[in-house]
Parts: sequence; C-alpha cells; structure tokens
Amino acid sequence: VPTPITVTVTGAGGQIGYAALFRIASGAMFGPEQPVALRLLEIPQGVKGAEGAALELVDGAFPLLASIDIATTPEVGFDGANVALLVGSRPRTAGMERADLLAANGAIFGPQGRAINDHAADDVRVLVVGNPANTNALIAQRNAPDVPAERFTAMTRLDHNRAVGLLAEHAAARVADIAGVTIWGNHSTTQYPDLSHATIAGRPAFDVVGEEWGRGAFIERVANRGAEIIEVRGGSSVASAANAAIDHVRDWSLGTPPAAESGVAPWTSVALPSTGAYGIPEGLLASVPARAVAGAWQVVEGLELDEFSRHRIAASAAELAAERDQVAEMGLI
Ligand code: NAX
Repeated sequence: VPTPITVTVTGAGGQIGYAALFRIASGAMFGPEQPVALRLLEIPQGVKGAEGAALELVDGAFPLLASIDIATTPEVGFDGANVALLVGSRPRTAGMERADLLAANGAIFGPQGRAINDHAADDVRVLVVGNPANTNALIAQRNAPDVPAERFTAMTRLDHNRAVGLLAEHAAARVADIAGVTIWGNHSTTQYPDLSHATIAGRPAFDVVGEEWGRGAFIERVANRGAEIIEVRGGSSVASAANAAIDHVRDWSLGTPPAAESGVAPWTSVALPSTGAYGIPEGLLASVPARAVAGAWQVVEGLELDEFSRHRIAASAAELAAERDQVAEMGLI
C-alpha cells in the first residue's frame, strides 16, 4: 500500500471545503489506489464546521482515507503537507475598498506561505482558491522563498471548465470533443477566455460557433458566470469550484491526458508564476495554457496571438501588476 499523501485544506469548514473533502477522500484526486491523510485548517470561528465534516468523513467509511486531523494554526496545519489547497480567505464584500481586501488577505496568506516554507513536505504543491486568488497566491509564494516558485498556483480551472462547458452547450457538442480552450490572466472579470485556438471534433471552434459569439457574448458569459450562479442559485459556486480544484490537482499529479491519435495533446488553464511568456510580466501569477508532465506544469508555447488576444491578455496582466504593486507597497511581498 502506498504512503498516504497529506492534503491540507484551509477553510475546510466552509462550503467549498465541504464539497471537496468527500471527493478527495473517495479517490477523485489521486486515483483509486492512493490513500490520503486529510488536514483541515480553520480559524476558531470555522472549527465546528470542520469538526462536523470530519464526523461525516468517518461516516463515509472511505477505504482510502488514512486519517483526519483538524488544526487551527498554519504551522500544525501544513506540517508535512504534500498538497495544500488554500480555500479560506477574506473575499470582497459590499463596500470594501480594494486596499482593505488586499491587506486582510495579506494577513492570511503571508503567514500561511511562511508556514508552508518551514513545515510542508519538500514536494509540496499549492493551489490557491480563495479570492483574490492570483494575488493571494503571489503573497504566499513570496513568503515561501525556499519552495520553488512554480509550486504555487492559483485556480482558473473553474473558469476553464465553464468555458469548455458553455462552448459544448452552445455548439451542441460533446465536452470530450473540445480542445485548445485557454483562460488568460486574472481570475476576475478581466480574464480572457480565448477560443482562437479551440477546436470542436478537430474543426476550428470559430467555424462552428462564429467569431462574433466567440469574441463577444461567450467571453462576457464566462467572465461573469460567477455572478450568474449567485443570481440564479442565491449563493456562490461551490460544487463546481470544488470539482475544478480536484481537476487541477489531479492533472498536476497524474498528468494532463496524452494526445489522442494524431491529435494535439489537450491543455488546461492554470495561473502560474510567469516566466515572461506571451508578454506577461515575469513573476505575476497569471493564467496560461499549460500541460502537466511528470508532476510539473509546462506552459504551452508558440501559440500565435492576434491583436485582439494580445490586447486582452495585456489588460488582464496589467490588473495583476496593479494588485502586485499594491501589496508590495503594503510590505506584504
Ligand atoms: P465559505 O465562507 O463558505 O468558507 C470559507 C472558510 O474559510 C470559512 O469556514 C472560514 O472560517 C475559513 N477561513 C477564513 N480565514 C481562514 C484562515 N485564515 N485559515 C483557515 N480558514 C479560514 O466560502 P466558500 O464558498 O467555501 O469559498 C471560499 C473561497 O473560494 C472564497 O474566497 C471564494 O471567493 C473563493 N472562490 C474561488 C473561486 C475560483 O475560481 N478561484 C470560485 C469559487 C469561490 O468563489
């Protein structure tokens, strides 16, 4: 039997935590042979939620679940963590100034980054879900100087999955027939869901759905899907967000699927520290097209960008650079 993988979930007593924990325990993240040890990290106000989830996890009698521990300090919560899902954050509420939002999150993600640096396993992989996800991930990464920068990622997989799902719905196509979709930039409304390289059963997506829709209503719908869910459901995305987090870590650990016969190997979207590719300033955690090979993300290189794409990517990167400058000014990075 393999050694359990230790997965630390912060905000484990909240909604996304509740939706994610059972699927992690069931084997959806690392496959049906790999045991997991769960660490639930909460703040005192959230501990009851985590304790309740832990009771229900016992009641799931998951054969792959080796242990469940609850922690209220990052030092204990990240001790020996192989995978860290940073879900708990201080999201923006009505009337909140951007500076307050960034400061409140700096107080969470700075100490968590330092605890990961000092206590996590050498192979730790970090996924930040809590908003503002990209900049929270940047803060954690800069506070963990001994961990390779590329082990810190922020989640745009939900945006990616939304784009693929909505394209499939609009084209009456199968999700499995769609490839080449990319989310660029920030997990915010400036994100650029890009269909210019997308294919549906091998045909250019623009030939199927039209460029006007693909560069207009489609982009608007994906970028504002979170608000649409809130309006219809009366609450934010939960199960789809947990599902995306599991997809992200599963692909990172087990690899994105290989190419089908003669096809291009599919890619997904991940916010990674930029190496400067596609004109995105170095160091920003911006979403790019990527494949995972042998446990590491590789940016898909050499995609040709037209004027529209270059402009959209630069605009979202500029928003990320402004957030970075603000947290730098506050001394958070
Ligand atoms: P909830 O409010 O249900 O849960 C958050 C939990 O985090 C709470 O139990 C709280 O006690 C805990 N928490 C707060 N600070 C903490 C800290 N310092 N250490 C440990 N735990 C802490 O929110 P939920 O619906 O689960 O959403 C969680 C986060 O995901 C939010 O920031 C939300 O904005 C973000 N999202 C990100 C998405 C993405 O695509 N990147 C999509 C979904 C979601 O909106």
